[in-house]
Amino acid sequence: MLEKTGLSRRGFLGASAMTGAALVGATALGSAVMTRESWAAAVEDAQSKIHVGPGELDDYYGFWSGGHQGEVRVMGIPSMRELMRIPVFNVDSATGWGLTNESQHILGDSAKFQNGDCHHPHLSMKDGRYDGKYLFINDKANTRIARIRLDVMKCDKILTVPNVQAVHGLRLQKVPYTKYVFANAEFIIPHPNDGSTFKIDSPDSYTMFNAIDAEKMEMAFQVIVDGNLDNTDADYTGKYVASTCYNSEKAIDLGGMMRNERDWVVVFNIERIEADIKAGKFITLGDSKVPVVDGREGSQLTRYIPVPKNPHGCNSSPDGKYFIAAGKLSPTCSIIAIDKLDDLFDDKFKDPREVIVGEPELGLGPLHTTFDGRGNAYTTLFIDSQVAKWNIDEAVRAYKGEKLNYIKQKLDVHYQPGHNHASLCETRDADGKWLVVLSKFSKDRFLPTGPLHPENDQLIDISGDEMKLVHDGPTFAEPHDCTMIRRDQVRTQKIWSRDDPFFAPTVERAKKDGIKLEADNKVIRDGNKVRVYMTSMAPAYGLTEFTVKQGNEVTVTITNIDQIEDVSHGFVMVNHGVSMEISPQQTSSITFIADKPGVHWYYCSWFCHALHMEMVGRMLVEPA
Ligand code: K7E
Ligand code: CUA
Ligand code: CA
Repeated sequence: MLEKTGLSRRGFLGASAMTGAALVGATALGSAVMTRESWAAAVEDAQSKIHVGPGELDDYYGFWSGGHQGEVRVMGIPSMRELMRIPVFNVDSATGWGLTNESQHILGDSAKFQNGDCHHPHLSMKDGRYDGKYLFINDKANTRIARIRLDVMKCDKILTVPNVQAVHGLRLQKVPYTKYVFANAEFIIPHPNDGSTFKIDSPDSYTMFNAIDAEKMEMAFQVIVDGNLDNTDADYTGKYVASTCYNSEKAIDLGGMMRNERDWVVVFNIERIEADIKAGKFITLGDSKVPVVDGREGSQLTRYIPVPKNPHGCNSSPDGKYFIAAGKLSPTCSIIAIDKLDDLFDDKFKDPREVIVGEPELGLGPLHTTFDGRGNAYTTLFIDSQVAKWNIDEAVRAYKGEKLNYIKQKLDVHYQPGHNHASLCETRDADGKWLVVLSKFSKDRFLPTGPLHPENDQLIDISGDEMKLVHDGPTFAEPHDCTMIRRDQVRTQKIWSRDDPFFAPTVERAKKDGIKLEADNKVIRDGNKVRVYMTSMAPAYGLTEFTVKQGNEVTVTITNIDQIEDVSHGFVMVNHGVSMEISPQQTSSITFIADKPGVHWYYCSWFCHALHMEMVGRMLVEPA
């Protein structure tokens, strides 16, 4: 945009009285030549739209994937302020996630992994609307799915999906409620994958579509597919889920994966799958008890719809009418009519492509599509570095032969966008206010930070006829995707409730030791194991010292008996790799080996009081 105006960005900013370099992308679109004055007006307009004043609250929560950093980030929209980070697949020094017994209990078998790669955060629903209960997110790196409770904004369940490698696409059942989390395993592997063969092009090599019981966070079923699986979305009837496949070739290299002009969208018939499982028509694999059904070509459980070429994003429109698959290596999107899927499954069509009712040509590298609830779709164009706004109904009519221009606008974004997401776009409440575009490259839009650049999350106002870029926001690796929910749709707790399941296993342990967590400050010796129980209340721990023997396995359990909102304490044992958060009314515990004799100080790490520095104690370790 700036290039077109003939003004350099820095020249413009330098010459103007405006501050706030974050607004450098601000643009009033449409005018080919802008004066310095009209630029200033556009920037002012943009700034007024996103300005959330000191003490004021945002309208939406945004939940951002932390990509291969492994966490979830909570943002305020439209300010784009980062509100909180929720550690999930990473280890977090501030809260002790991955270090505490409570988090290790939730991580289960996978606590041994200290990395993750999350892509797709999605919020639980009832009848196609957010119910404010949970956020689910995938871990591609270690094939996991996590659930976050929105009331406390902590991860409460993690499940490793068996028999597959790399969960990528993840979406939730929208209707009648989020009974299932649907998860695509991306990579094709031999079954059994025990080294007896390394070939992945045989019928014994495949990947699977996975359904997880959202409430129990247990596997519900797996479906064997042809090719591989990329992204997915569910419809608004509760019956169908669609997934893109880019490796229909079952190839092992780039050239091979691009051989076919068309790959496909595979549609899963959830009713039929459930019926087969109920009737006992399934197999199991290896040690796993998960019901597995065969959904390969010829199965009554799936249908394969050929689409061009290495398709990527898969999004259902909020009017419930369409699945839209983005072409990636084709400049098109394929529009699949959901109301034709019953007939497709009843074999009423000669050619499965009869369910395709539109194939708009949008530009180079279409990746993901989102919606404003007013009949328009917004598709990211990775190679063109643009977002294309197009009218779905007009694209469908054009496919039938009508002459019309379904493309409403193309807006430059900076640069190479992956996902985009409009406010409430995956629900019936799509409100067409804000569009977030997650751009992979920021190039020169921020102060340089060495070879590794931040990404650029841009906020676009889509409330009017034209998209207007209003904010650049640098982010760390790599928010593939995000989701937004109105602030009134989320109810958070201000302090923990003492009977919260988050620390229930620790409460159980204390009960066995005869400890009253809210009052007792005691050391329990159990052979080589020492359990130290104490309270914390600003600015003091219940114990200012405790004694153990060198080599003891020490578990420190602390209960924060402060009742006051925002008074979180911490516990750090110096030189022992021990750190944790204890928020008001929370119990946290951590286990470590006291391997060095001598005096070892512990201190409070979350600023809680004027005498926070003095909130300390000592572990005295007697030589063995
Ligand atoms: Cu396109 Cu993993 Cu959703 Cu990245 S995926 S962009
Ligand atoms: Cu307690 Cu700082
Ligand atoms: Ca392909």
